[in-house]
Amino acid sequence: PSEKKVIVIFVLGGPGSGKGTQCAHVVQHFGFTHLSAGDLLRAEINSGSENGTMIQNMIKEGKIVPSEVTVKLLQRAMKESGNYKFLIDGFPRNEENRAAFEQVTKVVPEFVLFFDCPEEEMERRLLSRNQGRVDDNIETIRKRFKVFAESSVPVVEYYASKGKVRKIDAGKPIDLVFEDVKEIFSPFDA
Ligand code: UP5
Ligand code: MG
Repeated sequence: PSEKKVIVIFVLGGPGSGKGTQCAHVVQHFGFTHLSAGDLLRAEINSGSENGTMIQNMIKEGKIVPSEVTVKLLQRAMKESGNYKFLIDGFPRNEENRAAFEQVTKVVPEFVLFFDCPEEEMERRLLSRNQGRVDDNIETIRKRFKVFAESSVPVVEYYASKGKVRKIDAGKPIDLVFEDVKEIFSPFDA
């Protein structure tokens, strides 16, 4: 329904902190559309897009794909969904991403859901995921951790300074994490 105000929640957290897992639960309970920027980029690689090789190489190195590529994919997915409530998972990963999304879409997030998880736990989860991701090897995982600390944490801090971060202890079992997530989404009960 085009007259409804677009609601965007950014879901951030380190590699393996459980963003995708928890978003799947929020979708079931609260009627949001889940858009994982990483999933959209992987779909773009598989579609044989002209950017595919560049994206693949960046993901393998744990680097952040240029905003113009990612924002375009997100914007298209938002339009195609027909929904107005979005969980945007794994984006924005740096200041450039943040500014580009705001400028192109004119949307500011309701809040940022931040999954806080110890690195040792994230590493354990990623190494046992076994879904064939080109970035789930110890060398790339270390690079992803470094990029997260250097580029993505400052984005979380930016939103924290605006009072927009809802921080979750993501080191617990999945169902316990979701109990905390559920509480944060209770205003959206629909
Ligand atoms: N698991 C989940 N929760 C658990 C729990 N509470 N207890 C125990 N196990 C738990 O979970 C990871 C694994 O842990 C799963 O096996 C799960 O069952 C288990 P998941 O929910 O998949 O975690 P998530 O945080 O989504 O981890 P993911 O690996 O997807 O995070 P990343 O942020 O690293 O990956 P993403 O796909 O977002 O990005 C990949 C790459 O794409 C980036 O490194 C970058 O190169 C590129 N990218 C961009 O350039 N720009 C973007 O905007 C986005 C991505
Ligand atoms: Mg994910």
